[in-house]
Parts: sequence; C-alpha cells; structure tokens
Amino acid sequence: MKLPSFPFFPFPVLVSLSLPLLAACTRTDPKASPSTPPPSPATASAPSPAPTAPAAPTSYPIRGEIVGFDLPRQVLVIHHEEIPGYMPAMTMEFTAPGIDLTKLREGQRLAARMGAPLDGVFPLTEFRLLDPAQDQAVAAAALALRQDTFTRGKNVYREVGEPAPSFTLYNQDGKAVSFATFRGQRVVLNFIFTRCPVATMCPASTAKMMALQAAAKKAGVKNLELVSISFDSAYDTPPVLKQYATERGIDTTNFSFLTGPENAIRDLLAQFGVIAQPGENVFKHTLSTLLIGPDGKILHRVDGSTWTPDDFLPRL
Ligand SMILES: [Cu+2]
Repeated sequence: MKLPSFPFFPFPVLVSLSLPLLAACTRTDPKASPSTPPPSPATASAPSPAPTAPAAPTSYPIRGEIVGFDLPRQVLVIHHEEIPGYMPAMTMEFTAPGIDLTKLREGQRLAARMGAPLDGVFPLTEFRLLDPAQDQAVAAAALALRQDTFTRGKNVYREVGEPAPSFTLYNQDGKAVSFATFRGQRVVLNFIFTRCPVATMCPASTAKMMALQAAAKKAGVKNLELVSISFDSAYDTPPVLKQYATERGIDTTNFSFLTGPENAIRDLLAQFGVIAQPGENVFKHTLSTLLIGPDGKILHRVDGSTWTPDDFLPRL
C-alpha cells in the first residue's frame, strides 16, 4: 500500500502543523547512541554504517468512533482521538476503500491508518473495528502499569529474579493478550520495531528468535512462547505486525508480536531496562532478550545484539 506523501494539504493550518514533522523525519542516524544509559544493561553493540532513508511521514494511525455516514459519496464521518504531534481530536470525513460501509454503524470504535486527503476526505487503510471490552482491558492494564512505574520510582528497573511486569497489549491479529495468559510457560521476550534499518539489530534479533523457536521445537521443548514487543507503536499497528510476521514466514502459534498504547510501551521499556528513543525517522535503541519463567519471574537476560539461540536453548 503506497500513500501519497503529505505535503499536499488543502488546509494551511495542517501544512504548518506538518512542517516540523517533515523536518524531523528527513534524516536517520541510527549510529548515534542513546544519551542516557539503561539502569544496568549494556548498550547493544554499535551498528555498522546504516542505510539512510529520508522519508516524509506518509500516514498516521488513528482511533475514533463512527458518528455518521454519507453513503452516496462512500464517506464515513469519524470523531478521531488526538493524533499526537499532528492534529487534535476532531470530526472529519474519511473513505475506507474495500470496506463495505453498509455493514458499519454509528457508535462503533475503530483503528486505522489515515493517508493524505483527497478533496478534504482522508482515505483509511488497515481498518479494523475495536472490541470495546478488549480496548478497555488494554487501557486498564496501561493505567495499572503507569501507576506501578510511578510507585517504583527509581527502582523501576526489574532485575533478574524479580517478577516481570504485567501488561495487556494487542497481538498481530488485533487480539488483546495479557501477560498473565503466559503463566506456566517459558517466555523469551524482546523489543523491536519493524522499520529498523540496521540489519544487525532488530532484523537479526527476529531471525534469531525464529531460529530459537525452530531449535526448541526440534528439541521437543514444550511450553515456550516467544514475544516481540514493538516500541514503534505509532507505526507498528497489528496489521503492520501481521505483515512483518507473514513476510518472514513466522509461525505465530507461539511467537507473538505485540503493540499497544505508547505510555504502556514506555513503561515496559523502563521496567525491562531497554532504551528506545524516537530519533529522526528511526529509533535509537538498545537490545535485550529476556527469559521469563513459568512463575512470571525474570530468569535470564542477555543485553546487546550478539546473543545466540544457544544462550537460551539449554535454559528452556
Ligand atoms: Cu532495531
């Protein structure tokens, strides 16, 4: 799916809003290391010279509620939530190519990706209706995590031996997944983002997770779950994660890709001791791979990008 780039705004106010974003997204510098070190883990080994991929933002994820239809024009009217860094909450007209509008109704909540407008109407892709109960579970877990992070203060980082934090996030199928459902399993968990341009970082991590999954299966290991949480929640929506998994031929029966509210992801990064700073177009980040035991306690962690499946296989 290719969306037109964004400088074609009909509204002067939107143009001025979008300028800082465009300026901020024209350069990548993944070589620079984060300025704040993690509480204790080592920084991932410095990536080798990375491809520079200047790109203007072409789309934004939105969430909102259907408030009306203009069926002759194939338009749906949505009151969307704030689009951070781009526009406040407001009611606008959208098209949703490929979606049968007669099957939708007012009051339904949805998530989608908004492209550049045509004649003032914004096209939506990655359209999915939100289940209010699941959405509430994700929001409640994010709030609890916020409070937990606040309460822990400067002891926010969880050492090996401590219980892993609780969370509820969306998986690649848009289904809310609670960490509690992994009880009784061994969980190998890391953080990635799908747009990572540095071959030795996230792409290599995912390849090693796949290798670990395959090796564990071959060794007859049961009760293993692999979990990759995206720290690029604005871009890595469930459909994007699904595509990431599909493109790589990943068996998602015990390998989930999770995403969710930005503040929940930030809290998890802090609690797991991983740094991911939104940079210019990409994230500057560290890598850590953790093993969590059947009782929910952190059993082992390997910091950096040089881990191998053998660091974990004997512990499963
Ligand atoms: Cu990366």
